[in-house]
Amino acid sequence: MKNFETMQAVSIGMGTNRPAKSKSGQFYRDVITGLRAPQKYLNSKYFYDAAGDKLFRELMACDEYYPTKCEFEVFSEETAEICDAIIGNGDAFDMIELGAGDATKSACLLSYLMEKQADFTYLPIDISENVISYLNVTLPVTLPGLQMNGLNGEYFQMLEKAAALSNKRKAVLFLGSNIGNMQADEAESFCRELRNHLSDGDMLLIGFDLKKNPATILAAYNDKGGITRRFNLNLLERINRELNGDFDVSKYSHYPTYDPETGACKSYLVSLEEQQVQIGGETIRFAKDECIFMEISQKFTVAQTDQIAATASFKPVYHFFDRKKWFLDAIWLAL
Ligand code: AVI
Repeated sequence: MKNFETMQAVSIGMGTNRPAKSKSGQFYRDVITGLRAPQKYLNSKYFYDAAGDKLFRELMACDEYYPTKCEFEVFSEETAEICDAIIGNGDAFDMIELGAGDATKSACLLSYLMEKQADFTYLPIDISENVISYLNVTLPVTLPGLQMNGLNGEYFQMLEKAAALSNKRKAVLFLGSNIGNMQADEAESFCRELRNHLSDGDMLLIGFDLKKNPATILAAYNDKGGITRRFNLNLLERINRELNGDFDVSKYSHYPTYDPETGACKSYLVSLEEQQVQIGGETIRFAKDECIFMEISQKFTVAQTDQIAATASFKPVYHFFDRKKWFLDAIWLAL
């Protein structure tokens, strides 16, 4: 964890969606669909506007939120083993990071690979143009000599573009337990689709937050400083800012839950009174105590992660853990 503060200082936020700001845009359609559903929900990919990115950085640094620190420990303690596994027999390869953000998660690996003079090109993929421009400017300075090509767009479209750019083998990184923000069926079909975009022998380095003491998990999503609460409420504020909504955020409370049987950690916002909200001309009604489902952060057993690999035609070949075994970075081989 030695470089964690440095990592925070250079961070600009994770790679995420920056949807259109109009009533006809995807963001508006998704919000209205979610809030009109019998069980109201919002898609957590919309958490990450500039304010959400900033709150997420605060979250990563707060005492209770352990996943980023654990994964950072995996990468700093197991750098050589992970990189040697990626380098394999030394063939040239493309290292593709899905949702690269500011590349702090992979920085350790990148500098080790360069030290080892591995023959690779780094292809960070991010939906945010801002993030890709930032990486194109900063990485050549922080890692001089790095061969890179930032790709701005949707994951699978950009994977196709990457495949068209070169026929080198691929090592894909999907870190931070971002997979946990998908429902189980979605996570499986995501891995399957990812596999379909790869060739036999390509690799995936994927991060999973593991099941652990339920109190530890719940505390990470219910920090005493209230950052997670603000992180959730920021999505209502974003709707106000971008979609002309009129949520009064003081009328919603943050309700995090964790079910140790299923490993599902879910966050809700609870309407504290009967109320109605206008969003770009649409009226949404809330009963007192009605909940909006905001996010799932699924926790896994190692056996479950192996199972996901198998269903998506990958073979798990390495498991890397932090000292407490709270987080797993697995290397899967495309079969
Ligand atoms: C980005 N993602 C893996 C985080 C998580 O732990 O699910 C987002 C987050 N939500 C609340 N705290 C952090």
